[in-house]
Amino acid sequence: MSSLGNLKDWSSAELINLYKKMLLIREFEQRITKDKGKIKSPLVHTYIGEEAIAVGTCAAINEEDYITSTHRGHGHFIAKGGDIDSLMAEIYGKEEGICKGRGGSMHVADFSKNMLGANGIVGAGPPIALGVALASKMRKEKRVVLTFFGDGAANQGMLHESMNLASIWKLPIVFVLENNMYGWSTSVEYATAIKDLSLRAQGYGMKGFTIDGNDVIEVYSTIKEAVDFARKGGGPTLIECKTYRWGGQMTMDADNYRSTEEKEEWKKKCPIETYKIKLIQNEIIDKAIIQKIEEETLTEIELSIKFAKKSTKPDTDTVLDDIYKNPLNLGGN
Ligand SMILES: Cc1ncc(C[n+]2csc(CCOP(=O)(O)OP(=O)(O)O)c2C)c(N)n1
Repeated sequence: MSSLGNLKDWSSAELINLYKKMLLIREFEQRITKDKGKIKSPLVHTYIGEEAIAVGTCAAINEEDYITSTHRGHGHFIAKGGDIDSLMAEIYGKEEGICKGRGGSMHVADFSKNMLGANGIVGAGPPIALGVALASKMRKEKRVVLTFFGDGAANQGMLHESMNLASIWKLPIVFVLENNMYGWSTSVEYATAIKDLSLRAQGYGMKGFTIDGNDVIEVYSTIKEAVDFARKGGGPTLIECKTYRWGGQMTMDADNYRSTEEKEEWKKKCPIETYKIKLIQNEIIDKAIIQKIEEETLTEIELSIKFAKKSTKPDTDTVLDDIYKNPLNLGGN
């Protein structure tokens, strides 16, 4: 797959928008993890370090296209255009949250944006994507589905069954493998016998590519080609995006299975910093623009915290509402 990663093909506004989105994801997460303790449900699966994947992929699809997410859902939610206030309220466990505070960051979904949900079950996104892509094909809608999953999920049966069926039925799916080098504390080398996981695509008769998941333009360009191919009826593609999770598996993880040197090496490849430098070198942004973007981003996040704090605490009588369908007569609907 050729790289269309030429900055000249983009408008300045589009390039700056990618930067803004990545920064928003990063600052959002930094703020919620700093607010740990004040938030009722502080469990957040960290996404910092991986922002270029969410932003580059979602920039390559249309509003009416779908995504399925992982347990690291907040980055995908923001990249797909989800509302920050309702995301923050969700993480604070409030009624005004996007899932009425019942889900937290691990279960955020926004069907109005075709963000079909984060998911606590590792590898559960791809079979959902398969069903949605089948519906899209049967209805001749030409909508494409991006399904995110990790290197750990890449060893799950559900993923392989989904890739097989998607290929046989030529479904409009792009399988986006976020290889952040670890499935919780298990390194990808320990768990997998091949170096590039995109090789797996061959076994299912589809194309597979391994790319730099920290380069937002490379992510965008590769995904765009796969999306165009899927939209034209060509079927699925597997794209492995190599990256690194800077933080622990989640906010409460001791994170003692990786060396400081390894973490520092990856931080040098920061997706936001390297992209910022590229934009400065190409005279797309300067110090003043950077400062303005940073200020606006922080203000947006502080406003969302204000919104979340003044939002309504759920009534315990309704706690099971929207969770179970007719739960053993325990209430709810
Ligand atoms: C089916 C299932 N098995 C195990 C777990 C526990 N678990 C939660 S996250 C995780 C690691 C998943 O790793 P990966 O798929 O690489 O995604 P990453 O966390 O690196 O984004 C595990 C094992 C789970 N939630 N679901």
